[in-house]
Amino acid sequence: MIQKKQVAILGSSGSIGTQALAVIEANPQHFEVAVLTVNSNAALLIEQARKFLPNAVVIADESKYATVKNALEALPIKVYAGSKAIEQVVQMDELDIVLTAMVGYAGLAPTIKAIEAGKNIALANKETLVVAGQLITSLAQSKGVNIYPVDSEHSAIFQCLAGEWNNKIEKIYLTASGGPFRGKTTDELKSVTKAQALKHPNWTMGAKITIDSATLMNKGLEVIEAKWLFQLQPEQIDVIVHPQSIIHSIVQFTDGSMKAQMGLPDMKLPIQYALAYPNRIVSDFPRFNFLDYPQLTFNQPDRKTFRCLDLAFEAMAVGGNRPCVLNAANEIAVAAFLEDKISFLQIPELIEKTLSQVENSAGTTLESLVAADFESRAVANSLL
Ligand code: MN3
Repeated sequence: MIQKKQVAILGSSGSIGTQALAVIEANPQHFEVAVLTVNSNAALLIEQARKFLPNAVVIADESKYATVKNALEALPIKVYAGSKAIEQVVQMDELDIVLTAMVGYAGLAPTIKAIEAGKNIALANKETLVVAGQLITSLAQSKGVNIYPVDSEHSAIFQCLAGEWNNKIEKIYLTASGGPFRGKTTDELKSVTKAQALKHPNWTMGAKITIDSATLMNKGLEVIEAKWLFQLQPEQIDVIVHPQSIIHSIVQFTDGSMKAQMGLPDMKLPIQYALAYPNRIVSDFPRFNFLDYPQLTFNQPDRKTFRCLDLAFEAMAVGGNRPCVLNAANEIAVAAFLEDKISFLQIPELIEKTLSQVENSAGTTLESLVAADFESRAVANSLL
């Protein structure tokens, strides 16, 4: 009899959250849902709570508390509201693992609280490591907490490292699909629309990450995420465009040998691996067929046209608050693009201007990062 893992899902109404619930539903002998949190989707939270019967649910939007509370009245489920409540429920005794699947900077505070309480993290919120990689990784180390990557590229690296013990990484290659605008020129990108940017060729994801994929900022954020997860130097991280999204990333060891992890693009696989680690559990996910993909191809990313990738590499190399400022400006820029306030090519412009107007500081305490995030959002908004 295996002990069932008690799982908290932060951001259960989103793309990763709903796919995680599908994984848990398919494996009731392995997992139990203990906590669900959403930002504002009360209807879906209620539906999920009735189905999975967690011990507690939180809705960040306090105006929806009564709706959720009334709907779940007859059930033995504790209902809370507000972002502070999310920071508290992640510390509940019964939890074994916390899946952080909320969008953007909002993931930082609850992730810190969960690590402080000694909970292992299944990390789907890459912004947390981009903003506060140093802080998060050293806190996790001091608390003996494991951070299991859910991002498909990082899950691939993590899987390639299984059994390698202390063998050193020479280099990693993060693969990128190139997004919907791969091959387009700057001139052609002038007039691309929100609808076009939201159509990712291979992966089904939320709006924010889909726009990040179109600008290549997603890959830039993943480069920084990889630096912290695997303790790498900037020159050990490279990006290669692989339009089929079958090879999810590659590790090159010091003897020159390379290991790659591959499979059909389906986020349920890395989610399940992170939740079940170190075990692999049986799944009925569609299997890869070589004959459907007679060619796997690779090219260099177009860094001149898609400037966000180099902005992220530079922010990582300089360090200090640069990645935090980059992330905040990007969140404002993506939101503005989704509201038709700026064009696609103005996204990197806004980020670059914000980086030049917010002073760098070496301080990476939580207080200084919170201040840098706040200032960067104000500066980015003033530039709109
Ligand atoms: Mn990814």
